Amino acid sequence: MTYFPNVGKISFSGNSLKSDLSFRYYNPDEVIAGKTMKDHLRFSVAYWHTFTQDGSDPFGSGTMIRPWNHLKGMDLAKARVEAAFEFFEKLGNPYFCFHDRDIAPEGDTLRETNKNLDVIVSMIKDYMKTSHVKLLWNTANMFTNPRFVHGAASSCNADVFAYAAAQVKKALEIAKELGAENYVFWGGREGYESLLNTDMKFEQENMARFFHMAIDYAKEIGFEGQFLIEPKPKEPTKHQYDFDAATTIAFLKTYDLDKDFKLNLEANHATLAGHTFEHEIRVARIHGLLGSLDANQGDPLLGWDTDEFPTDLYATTLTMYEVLKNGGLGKGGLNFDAKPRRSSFMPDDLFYSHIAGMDSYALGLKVANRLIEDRVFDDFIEERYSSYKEGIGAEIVSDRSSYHISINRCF
Ligand code: XLS
Ligand code: NI
Ligand code: NI
Repeated sequence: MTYFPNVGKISFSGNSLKSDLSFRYYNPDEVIAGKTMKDHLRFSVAYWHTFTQDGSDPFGSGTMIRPWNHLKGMDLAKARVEAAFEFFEKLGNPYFCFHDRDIAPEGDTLRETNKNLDVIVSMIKDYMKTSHVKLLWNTANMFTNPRFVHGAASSCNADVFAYAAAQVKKALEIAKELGAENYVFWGGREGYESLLNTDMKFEQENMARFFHMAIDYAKEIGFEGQFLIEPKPKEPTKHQYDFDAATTIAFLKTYDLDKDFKLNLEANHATLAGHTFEHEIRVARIHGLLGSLDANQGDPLLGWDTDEFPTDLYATTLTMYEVLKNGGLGKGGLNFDAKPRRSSFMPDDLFYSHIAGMDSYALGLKVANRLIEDRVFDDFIEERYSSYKEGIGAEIVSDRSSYHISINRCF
């Protein structure tokens, strides 16, 4: 069975653009600043948007035409795995990401749910043996099921905390089994709707306990992937605790988690927090906590997480500028946490939209590299702070290892 019969292997055609189903800028083997584009960009396909979204929104039902739409339950889950690996082979993305609930349906009990996961995980593992695709990260969906109405680790209900912990335990075992490079926490419902019924300090302490439990269990089972937290200011909660990069870093440092966690930053979440993506990346980078990126874009005219494929070349350029300045993303990558619009409902639109995102980032990488090579900003910035190179300026910053300077030095 083939799920995308109209599409062959997507290759680089350059500016000659032989077909719309080819890359104009993403040439995986092209070397830029000593590294291939493939290794710079580390593209990842998001399982949820690509294989499970149906195009519904708060005002209308699903529109997506998919060859697996007639199936249900485990048959549907298996068909999606087959379709996913056909898609990955054709697109040539080196990575993918998923939530536990994307890949297998929940059963009536935790035991049954985990059995469903075992079946699908072993199927994915088999496919991975003969595929070039690796798991960038997985995560636990602790926001869809009604039990998470008050949050997961920050829930007022201890049973829910315990259930969420059991879910993460299983998700970490899956991460280990499939060789995930990272493990992500996105706390969609870890926040509050009203301060009047909320013990904020207690909820945040519980989140810290939860993260420490995860770190300890990862050590116990020998999972060596990087732990990541994905900040977002709101939606679905009114106020999410991991509001933005700065807030999340303060949380990590307060609770002694900054040695074990880095950040997974998302462009659309930056927009919702009133920041640019490059601002969020810069904040993480200067603290040595840049982990991975959810590459998408928001619409500045809409106040929600529209998860569009990234096509704004200024944004992709400035993102790649920060990534290059960081010396790369390490174990992280560029995960397309993005979906085609509701009106782009044909299966092939999944390819067109990924190609648009990959080309936009490939071009962004090339331009960013030129900006660095030509020292466009570096020279300018150096000049801007040149008063700290001599006289009183040099005196103020003379001991770079300490911030304690006597005010008498300024006389
Ligand atoms: C939602 C988030 C989510 C995370 C993974 O806004 O972006 O998709 O990336 O749970
Ligand atoms: Ni995301
Ligand atoms: Ni998001």
